[in-house]
Amino acid sequence: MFKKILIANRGEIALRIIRTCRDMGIRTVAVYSTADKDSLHVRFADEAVCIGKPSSSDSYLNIPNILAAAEITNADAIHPGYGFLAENAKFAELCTQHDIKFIGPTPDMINRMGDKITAKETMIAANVPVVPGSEGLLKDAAHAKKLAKKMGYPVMLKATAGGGGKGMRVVWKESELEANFNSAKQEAAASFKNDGMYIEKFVEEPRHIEIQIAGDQHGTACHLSERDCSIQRRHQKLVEESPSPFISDETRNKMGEAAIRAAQAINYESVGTVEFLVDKHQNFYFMEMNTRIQVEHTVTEEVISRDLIKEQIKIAAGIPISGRNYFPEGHAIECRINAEDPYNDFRPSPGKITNLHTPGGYGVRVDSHIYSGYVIPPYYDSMIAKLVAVAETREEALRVMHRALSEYVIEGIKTTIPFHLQLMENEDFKKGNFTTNFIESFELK
Ligand code: MV4
Repeated sequence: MFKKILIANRGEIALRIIRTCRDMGIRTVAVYSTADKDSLHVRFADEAVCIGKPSSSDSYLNIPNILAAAEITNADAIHPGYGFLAENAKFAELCTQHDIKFIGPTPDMINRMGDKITAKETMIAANVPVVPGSEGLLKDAAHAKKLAKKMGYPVMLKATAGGGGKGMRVVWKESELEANFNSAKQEAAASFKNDGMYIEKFVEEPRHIEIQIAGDQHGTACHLSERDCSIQRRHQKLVEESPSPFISDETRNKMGEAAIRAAQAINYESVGTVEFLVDKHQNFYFMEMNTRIQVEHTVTEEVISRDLIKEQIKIAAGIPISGRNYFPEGHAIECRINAEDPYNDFRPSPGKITNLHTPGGYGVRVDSHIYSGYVIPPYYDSMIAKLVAVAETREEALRVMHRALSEYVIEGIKTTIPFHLQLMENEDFKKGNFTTNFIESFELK
C-alpha cells in the first residue's frame, strides 16, 4: 500500500480524499495556491506545499510544480480528484516517468475515452448501444447534410474533443445545418484545438443516467449501480440521485451489463463512470465515459455502503476487486450547494461566510470545506458543499433533504439552497417526472 499520497486538488474533494487516507493509515500532502492558504485541506493534511499563484494555470494545473512538490515530500502516489488534471493523459504519463503512481487509469485509457469518436467506435465493437449517427469524422457540411437527410431531423452535431456541451448543436431542419456546422466547428477549434466533428440523431427529452463502474489491474470489472443526473443547468449538474426513479430493474441490469462491457473493452483500471442517454421508452445509448472519480460518487456510496475513494486507492495499489456487482439499497439524493445567486441567473457569489450552521441528524451527510469566517475565492469552481440525504424510500429521502436544507444557514454570500428547497416541493420532481429539459422551464419564486 502507498505510504504517502499527494492530493493534486482543493476544496471538498481534497478533504474527502484526505479523510479516506487517514482511515487507511496513509500520510497525505496537500498542495495549495496562495489564495487557498487558509483552506481546510491545507490544515487537515500531514504536510502542505504551496504550488503557485491563485489562477488555476499557475497552481492546480501547474504540472512541474505539482511533481516537484511530490518529489520533495517523497509522495509515492498522486490523487488528482476531479477537474484540474484528473483526465490529463500527459500528467498521468509524467507521474509514471517520475515513479509516482497516478491514482486513476493509464494515459492510453484516458486518451481512448477523451476522443469521443474513438470512444464511440470502441463501444460499437463492445456491443454497447450508441446513438445512430456518422461513422468517423464528418468531411464537411455537405457530408453532414447527406447523413442528416438519411437519418431524419432533428440531429445533433458534436465535437470529437468535446463533452460538457461545447462544440455541440441541435439542428431541427436542413436549412439550418450548414451555419450550425460551421459555428460548432469553429467553437471546437477554439476550445480544444481540434475541430473534428460527428453527427447523431437527436434524442428528445432524454434522461441522463450513468453507471458507476470499477475495474482492477487483473482484468476484473464490475458495476456499482446507477445515478440519475437529469437535473442539470447549462451542463452543470445540480441534483443527483440513486437509484433512478425512472428505470425498471430490467433496464438497470441491462445498463449495468453494458457498462461492464464498456470497461472491459479497454481493460479499464480504476473507478469510472459510463454515461448514458435514456429515452422515454427506456432505450439507452452510450454518451461518454468519465475516467475519474466524480463529484456525485457520494450518492452511490450511500446506497451501496462502500467508500469509493478507498476502492480507487486499493485498485491503484494493485489489490484485486471481488468482481461482484452492487445494487442500490435505500435511496440517496444529493444537492450541490454552490456560491451562486439562483435569483440572478446563478451568477457566482464569492466572498466571506459570516455565519454558518451545518445540518445533521439521521440520514444526512455533508461534504464541504467551508467554515464560519472562510472566504470563498473567486478563482475556482463555485461548489462549496454537497448535501446528501439517505432514507429507505425516495419519498422519505426527499423529506430528509427538505429538512436538512431548511436547517442550513450560510450567511454573507448567496447560495443555491433556495433553489433546492423549491425543487424538493415541486410536484413533477416529487413524482420523478423529469428529463434533462426540466430546469429550463423551472421558475424560481
Ligand atoms: C445528446 C443529446 C441528445 N441527443 N446527444 C450533452 C453533453 C454531452 N455530453 C452530450 N449531451 C447531449 N447529447 C444526442 N444524440 C442531449 C444532450 C444534452 C444533455 C445530456 C445530458 C444531460 C443534459 C443535457 C443537456 C442538453 C443536451
